[in-house]
Parts: sequence; structure tokens; C-alpha cells
Amino acid sequence: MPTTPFDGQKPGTSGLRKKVKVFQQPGYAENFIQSVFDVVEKGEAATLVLGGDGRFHNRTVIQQAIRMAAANGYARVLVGQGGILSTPAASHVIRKYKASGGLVLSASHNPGGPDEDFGIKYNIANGGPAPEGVTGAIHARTQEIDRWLTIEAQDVDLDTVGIVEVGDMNVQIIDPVADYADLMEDLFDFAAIRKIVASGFTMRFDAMSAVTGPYAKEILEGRLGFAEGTVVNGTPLEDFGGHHPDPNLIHAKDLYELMMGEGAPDLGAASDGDGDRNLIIGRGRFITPSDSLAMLAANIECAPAYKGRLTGIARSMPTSAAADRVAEALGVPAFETPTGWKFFGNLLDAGMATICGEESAGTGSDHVREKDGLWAVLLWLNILAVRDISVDDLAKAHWARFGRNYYARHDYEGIEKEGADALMAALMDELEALPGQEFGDLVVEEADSFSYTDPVDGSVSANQGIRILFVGGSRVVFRLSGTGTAGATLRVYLENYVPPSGDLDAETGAMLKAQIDAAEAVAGIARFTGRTAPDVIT
Ligand code: VG1
Ligand code: CO
Repeated sequence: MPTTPFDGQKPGTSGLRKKVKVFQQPGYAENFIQSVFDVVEKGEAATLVLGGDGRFHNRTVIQQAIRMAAANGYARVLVGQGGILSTPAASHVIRKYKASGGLVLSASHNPGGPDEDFGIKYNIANGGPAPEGVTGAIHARTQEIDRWLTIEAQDVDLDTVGIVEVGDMNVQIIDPVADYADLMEDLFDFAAIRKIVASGFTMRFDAMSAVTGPYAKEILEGRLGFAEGTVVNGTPLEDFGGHHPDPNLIHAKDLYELMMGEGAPDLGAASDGDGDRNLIIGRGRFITPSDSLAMLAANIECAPAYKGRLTGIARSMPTSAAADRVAEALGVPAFETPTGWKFFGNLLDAGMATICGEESAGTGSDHVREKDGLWAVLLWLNILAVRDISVDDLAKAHWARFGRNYYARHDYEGIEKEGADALMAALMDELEALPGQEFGDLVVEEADSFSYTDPVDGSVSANQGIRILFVGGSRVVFRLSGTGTAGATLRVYLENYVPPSGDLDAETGAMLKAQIDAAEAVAGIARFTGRTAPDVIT
């Protein structure tokens, strides 16, 4: 089919995300998918994995992609039943069946429905998000594309497990849950978890009407013996019931309130639209994602598959340094990467890091090449079972040993792009003059624009966020989101470290007051964005 390029088909932090209406334009998804097929390596008789988070427009694009894969010479496509595969499950299927790559259809935690968001991401043969070299090539191709390939074929029945032929290509509709659930059973001490469940340990898992429902039901209620009803909002809906499937204290408020109230279960957890994020709340105790990474890393040897094989810990730059202290104590290297899971792939492939995490509620390991929501929940369960300890006690013991990194992220959503760009540009201009300047009691020690050199392939990613480091170790980080679909989102990351001898059980807002004031003074957030308060605090 002849075509002409669309502007703006540039993958962001995690794939190409746009409004559904944009993706519905004739040729829009096809141009992007063809650009992927034109540039990626696939070799002979290649297999492609195809699945998504089940949001509105998922099935349409799956059918298009099947016909296009056939026309582009793939030998086999593996599709999750109903067009469903969580992001970590897709990563596992790519690895397990030695596919050359996969298309993951998701806009993750962004809302879904006819007027909301859709997304397409390409993952490479290691199961992980395409690195910047590949996404750059895909984008370049979208700017010159003049045709896309398809064949004439009827829609495939996505709901029946089995094999059909489309053109010369073999299409296998697979159970989206089974392989993933088996993998989890290989990694963790299910017997130990079953034992605490049998002796009364309770939990609630909120699947947020998104993709993890069927996975959580099979694993938590099916294989681990949690009571029926442990998984709530467990049926994937095309519009996530009208909610944001974003597992944070704002969008998973019901869960938070349950966990802070009388008679809360022992563990509360949630995952996002595509199943790669996790929220962990103990009875009366919220665990920040940055702390969760540190606590999981410190205890990972409780899980059979990780015994004696922690080689390194990686975190994204805006994630708190709590994990670095664990790495230091355990004598393994700590890595600091730009935001986005694609930057962990090389470290995991090279065996340099075993566990990785981001402040945005993503944690994962070398078992796949994506962050993995349920995996994090199961690792927590495994640790609590083996150590016979509550979430709150584990957190307190952790802080007593390592100190506590008080942490919050302030998001200013849907602001004007001009204002956001001007704020970042002004910060860039100020960088050199900042060291030595005082903001209240805080003195700037160092200020820079984060640049990352990949230790494996030497590739450089510059301009990955502005860091302002204060004397004493606290800091403020500014960056613009790369996953939004309207206007711009400014993220301000705030961190203040308190050593074991300090106040370890204070209120986070109070502990970050000086950093919050400094952020406003340095960046002029109100002046540039017209906002006096963030929309979301996580
Ligand atoms: C956000 C998070 C980032 C995460 C990305 C994808 O990106 O900050 O840590 O990797 O979302 O997560 P940004 O550019 O908006 O800050 V998901 O669950 O949307 O695939
Ligand atoms: Co996600």
C-alpha cells in the first residue's frame, strides 16, 4: 500500500504513545509497524510475538499486525489469547520461544478508551525494549516511508488457543498466563508462601481492571492458595473502568485506605495497565518504589532462584540512592542509568546487574528484560514468608541498618510545552553558576545535566534530566516526561537522606520541605508553568 510519512512517530521513554484517535487514522499504525519491520533484524524463519494490555483498539491493531507480519516474511507469530500479553509475559515469551522480537501494544498506566491513549512498543530478541539505536532507526524510517506491506486475509479468531495459517505464516494463539506463571513458580519459594497463607497471612491485589487480573488470579488464588476475592478489579476492561491504571496512592486510593485502616490485610499490592509496575503497601506502611528496590535487593537471597547470584544493582538516575547503600554493604556494583527500562537491557545481558528498579514503581530482574509487577509482589511475599516478618518491621529494620532516603516525586501534568521547555532551558543556563549558591539551609554542591555512557556498548545518552545535588547528600532532579500524549509533564524528584542515627519515622512532606522550596527557587516552577502545586505526588 502506498503511503506518506506522519509527523511525530518518535518513540518516547517506552514506545510510541498517542491518542487512540491518532492511531485510528488510516495508515498511522501501519506506517509505524512497517517502519519497525523495515529496520529490525529478523534473520531466517523469524518468530514475532504479539500481544497487548487489552485496551481499546488492541484487537484492531493485532489483526493489522498479523497480516503485515505475513507480508513481511515472518514464519510464525505467537499471539496471546484475546490479544492479551502483559509486558513482562511478552518479554518472557520472546525469550522462551527465541523470537526475533515482539510488538507490545500498550500505553501502560495511561488511561484507555476511544478518547484516551494507545501505544506500540518494539522489543528485541533479548525480550527487552528496543535500545535507542533501534528506536532512532525506526523513527528515521517513519520519516521516509512510502509503502507498507500486507496481504489479503480474514481476521484471525484471537479467542481460541490453537494454530492457523495466514498466508504462508503460522499464527499460534497461546495461553497468555501459563508460561509466565510457570516461570514465577521456578523463581520463588511457593511452598514457603503457601505455608504463611495457610496460617492466616492475607493480601489484597488490585489489578485495576487491567492486564494482570488473569495472571494474579492464577498465581495468587490458584497456585498460592489465597482466598477467592484476594484479587480485585481482576477482569481486564478496554477502558480500565474509566480509571487510570496507575498503581500509586492517588489512583489506587481505595487500596491505600484499606491498608491504613482497621483490619487491613498483611499486604496490599497493585499493578498497572500492562503489568510491569507494582505498588507495595504493608499494613499501615507504604513502601516507596525506591525503598522497595533497596529492600528487595537486600533480601533477594531469600528467593531460591537468586541465591548466591546477586552481581549488581541498577537504578534509574531519579530513583533514590537507597539501593546504592545496599550495593555497597553487599559489595556489589551499583549502576545509575537514564529513565526507561531499555537502559537496563545491556547490564542484564552482560550479567553485570541482577536486579533493577525505577522510582516510578518498576522493579525487575534478569528473569526477563522488562520490569515486572507481579514478580515484585511475589518476591516481597517470598521474603516476608522466609523471614517471618511484617512489611512495617522489615522497613524499620532496613532503615535502622542503612538509613532512610525520604523521597517524593511531584508531577505537573498537562502543562504547556513552551513553558516546560523554557523552564528546562533556563535551568540549563543556570547550571554552571549554581554550585555554592544557598537555598534556605541548602547549599548546592554540584549541578549537571545527566549523561549516561553505557558500560557495555559505549553508547552515550545525553540530556537525561537536570540534577541539583546539595551538600549533605540531598538532591532535586528535574525532567520532562517522555510517555505523555498531551502537552508536557514536568517531573520534580526530591530526596533527603537521613542516617540510621536520625529521625527514621518522620512525615515525608516535612522531611522534604527544604528541597521542595529549593526546587521552586531554582526553577521558578510557578512562573514557567502557571502552577503553584503539583497534580500528583507519589
Ligand atoms: C515513565 C517513568 C519511567 C518508566 C516509563 C514507562 O516515563 O518515569 O520510569 O520507565 O514511564 O513505564 P516518563 O518519561 O513519563 O517519566 V510504563 O509502566 O509506562 O511502560
Ligand atoms: Co507499565
